[in-house]
Amino acid sequence: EDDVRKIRLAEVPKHDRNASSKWIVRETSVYDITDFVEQHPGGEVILRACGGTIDPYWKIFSIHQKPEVYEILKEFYIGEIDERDLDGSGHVDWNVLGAKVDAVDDPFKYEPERDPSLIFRTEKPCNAETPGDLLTDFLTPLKLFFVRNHLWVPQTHESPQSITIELSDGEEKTYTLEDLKAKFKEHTITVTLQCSGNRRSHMSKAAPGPTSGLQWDVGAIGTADFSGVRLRDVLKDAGYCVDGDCPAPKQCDSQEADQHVHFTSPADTYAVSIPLQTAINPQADVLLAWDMNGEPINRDHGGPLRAIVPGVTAARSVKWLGKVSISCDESQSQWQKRDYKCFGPNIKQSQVRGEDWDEAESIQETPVQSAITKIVKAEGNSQTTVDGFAFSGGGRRIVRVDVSADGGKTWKQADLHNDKAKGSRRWAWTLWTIEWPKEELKPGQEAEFVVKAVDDAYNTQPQSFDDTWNFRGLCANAWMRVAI
Ligand code: MTE
Ligand code: MO
Repeated sequence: EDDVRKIRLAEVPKHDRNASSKWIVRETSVYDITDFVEQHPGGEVILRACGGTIDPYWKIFSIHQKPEVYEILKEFYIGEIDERDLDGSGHVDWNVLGAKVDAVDDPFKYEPERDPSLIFRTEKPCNAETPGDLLTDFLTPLKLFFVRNHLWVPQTHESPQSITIELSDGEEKTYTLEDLKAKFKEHTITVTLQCSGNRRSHMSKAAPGPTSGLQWDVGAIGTADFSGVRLRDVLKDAGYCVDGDCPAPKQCDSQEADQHVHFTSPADTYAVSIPLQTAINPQADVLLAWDMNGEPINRDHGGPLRAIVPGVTAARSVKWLGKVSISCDESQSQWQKRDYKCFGPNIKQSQVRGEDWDEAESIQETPVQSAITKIVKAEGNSQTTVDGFAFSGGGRRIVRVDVSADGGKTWKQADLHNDKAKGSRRWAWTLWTIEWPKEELKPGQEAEFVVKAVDDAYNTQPQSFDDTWNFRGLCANAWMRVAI
């Protein structure tokens, strides 16, 4: 057909993962998959192939070799590689670019071992949550701590052993882990990390319908003591003026008045940003951390060095951290610009245009949340014991937890455990327990335990998911209900 667009091979590498339009080549056909990336069931691994051919990856991830997949790909077809870039047998001549395409190694070959009691939502990449009834310790045991990997886990030698700080004028300074330990005061803070998608499966049952993403239950959350140095101290040492007589801050001409701090993992290519104000606030306790519950952070959780941003959605706590940079703009990555943003309950994913994504606010501090994790039923005349957690973003404490056993008609207050958390503010969850006398548990339609929490700003949780629904299933925090 004459109207097929012919594309020179040299164009293809310009459309890699960092380009605003991302292409892949399958055999001799070219596809613009920019809008497909966040729908890709296997996650952003697909970015790795952008600007080149998908063929060697599909040899590794052979589940792609079926008609349904070819059918999806068709939607994104934009043209054919120009004949001048094909070899004698009609194959794309990748040698033209000096690229070796047959040497793709399975990036998931070197995954660490994991505890089989985790609930695996996907294997490659590993996304595994803690079963609710194992979430009853204030500090989550490391082997049970949820794992949320967008991509593969870097091998030890691929993970950065030092961190480079880049200031807004481009000035750079690099610190090894030993430098950080020797030069700065060590801090330990108790932090709850919660994935923005925690409880997404609950939101998926709401009236507007299923949401896209990993269908987590209550366990994409965990709490640990993290030790490391304050990012603030390191920025200051690297030349950023944080207190005293500072020159006027650099003026950004972007619409956002604030500057941003980018965290980049060169190892798995993940990158996001947080407001600079958070990074330099001594009360915000942002850490470059190397220890988790007193042990060196293991590979799954981002060792040797990860960012810890307390009170903020866990997506900002970048693992295998190699670079921190100050910029006028938010990170341009997929995970900052095209993910972790909520739209109204009326909006479907297909309605969202590029500029809508740009305008929507990135999730940073998270709303008040609570969940029931364990119910131990009464035997004889004894009590039914209900356990759970409650947590709010931004360092806000939990001041009350209300529990109902009749679907939310009548309420009682749970006992809040008084576990002490380290840090300038309350970055950790509050565990709670309530005993319910057996004779007060009425069978019937409304026999349902319900929980909602209140934080110290008197924020509370929405009653239902029907009107707080968003198509990505993020910040799912409506009252949690469990049938008795
Ligand atoms: N950092 C890197 N480099 N790669 C990732 O895939 N996932 C993020 C964040 N940091 C991620 C990352 C997300 S979405 C979450 S919820 C947390 O890490 C999960 O941290 P954990 O696996 O230690 O529980
Ligand atoms: Mo996450």
